[in-house]
Amino acid sequence: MKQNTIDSTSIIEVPKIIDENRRGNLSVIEKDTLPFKIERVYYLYDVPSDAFRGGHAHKKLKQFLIPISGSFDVVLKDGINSKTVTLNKPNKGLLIVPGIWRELENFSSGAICLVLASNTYDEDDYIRDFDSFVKQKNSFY
Ligand code: T46
Repeated sequence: MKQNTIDSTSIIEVPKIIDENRRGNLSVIEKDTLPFKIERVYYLYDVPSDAFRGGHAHKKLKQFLIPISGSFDVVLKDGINSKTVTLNKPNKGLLIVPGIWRELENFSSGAICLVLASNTYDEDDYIRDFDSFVKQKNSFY
């Protein structure tokens, strides 16, 4: 059984195609870009700068967060350590594995967080209480 820590999360760079005729950039996520099959896509937008999203962990879900526009911070916790990752490049996303608490904050004006997820929505996969998260941490894998 694997015990994920904040070091199990990682930044994945999405290939960027820079147009030779100055038409801007194109980034593409294909089936081998991420270490999971994408089963769901959702996005967060119009988030006020003083608002918090997340505030939970997932038991089995893997997710890839991409700042399609603007920037925001992701605070990651594994029950022992924590770190903050700033996402501000549309071709650099954050892979969050199961068993990691996440909080999203400091959204810039117009920021959009695109999320690619390994499974469909399931409220039973969430741990929304931090104390329960720390207690249950040993059963995650
Ligand atoms: C995560 C962060 C980054 C659905 O009906 N379907 C969905 O696919 C999702 C994601 C949410 N919902 C419903 C459940 C709640 O009634 O939308 C409402 C807001 O969800 P939540 O409070 O979980 O939203 P966030 O932004 O705090 O968290 C979401 C994801 O739930 C979560 O997995 O990691 O974005």
